[in-house]
Amino acid sequence: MKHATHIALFAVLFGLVLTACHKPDPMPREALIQRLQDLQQRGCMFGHQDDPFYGIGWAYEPNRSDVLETCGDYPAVMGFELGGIEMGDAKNLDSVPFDLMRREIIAHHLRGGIVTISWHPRNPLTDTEEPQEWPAGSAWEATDGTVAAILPGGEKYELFLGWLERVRVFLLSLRTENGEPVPFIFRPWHENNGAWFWWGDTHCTPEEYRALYALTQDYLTAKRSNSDSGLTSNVLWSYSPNLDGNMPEEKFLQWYPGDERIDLIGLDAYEWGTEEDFVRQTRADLGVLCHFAAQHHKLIALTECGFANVPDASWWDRVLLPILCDYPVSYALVWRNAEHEFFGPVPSNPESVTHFRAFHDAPRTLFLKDITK
Ligand code: BMA
Repeated sequence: MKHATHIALFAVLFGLVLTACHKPDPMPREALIQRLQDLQQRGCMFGHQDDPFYGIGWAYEPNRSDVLETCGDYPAVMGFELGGIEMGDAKNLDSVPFDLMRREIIAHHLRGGIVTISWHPRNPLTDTEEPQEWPAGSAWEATDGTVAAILPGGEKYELFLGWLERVRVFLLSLRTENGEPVPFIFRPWHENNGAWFWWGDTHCTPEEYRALYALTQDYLTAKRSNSDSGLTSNVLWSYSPNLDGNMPEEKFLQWYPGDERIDLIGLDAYEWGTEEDFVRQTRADLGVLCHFAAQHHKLIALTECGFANVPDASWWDRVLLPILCDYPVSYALVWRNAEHEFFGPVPSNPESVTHFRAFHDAPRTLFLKDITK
């Protein structure tokens, strides 16, 4: 009897130890936030939009990447774009097939990289579903009243829910072979302090904008059944206004969707004018946003940045790098290497290679190998 009691006691204790050792993994969302916070202590990740799809002089060749061919490593962060998914199109607005995009998103996740997703949807008020001449019907047809029209009670509300449903179905399909959801950063309704998109701040009120963000988030994260974890467990939400140069915190707060909705604060900062303006404005805005992010316990990133066609290759190590060294940015993502306009390095251009390698070799910048070792 005594012996049996000992065995039972031992079994209970053993069970307790096993349970303690087998804590379930944190959900991918929490794990990604923690990983981004840890990596931010080590450096600033480099990101590139559409990196595995095309580059300077090539398109849709497996395993190619201009960044890889320039510096011997993949970007730590890859950006992908959903524009067109809302129409049920097979390819996005930049010609990338969604099936291929899904494969590359999963591949980048499996190689240890970070994924971020943007969306330039068409204009739900002016789109005709027939071919239209740009910018008609596009994200860039910046009409007043479009946001109001897709909110509850608006004439395009039902249509817009259909668009969100297509986005939801695609995002839900981002799973590994084992069925594990790929964690990613989603940044809808970006650059809203500019006038060029229909969701820009000259085309809607702050209340309408915040309602649009909330509608999008609530729709995408709603559970449809008990067995459906929806998109609650793997999506990080970013709010990324455009470079302003004079972004008072009060103005930022007017449009900010709220601490409970946002994980990462981004800034989209391009050098379209002089270098001096770019540096001054980027530093000014990062100063304000980093302060806000620290107080609100949010991550911060340059969610888009770049200098179109990088006319002076020393921009990488002389202009961008010092900015990244001075602010706690999680990552800086440059836009795509498109045929008509590129923002990343050019492997066939010796100047670009020299300066981009210096940028890559700097202790502050992190590429894929740096974040996976
Ligand atoms: C813009 C440009 C467009 C592109 C869009 C979405 O900045 O690169 O050519 O269609 O982003 O990727």
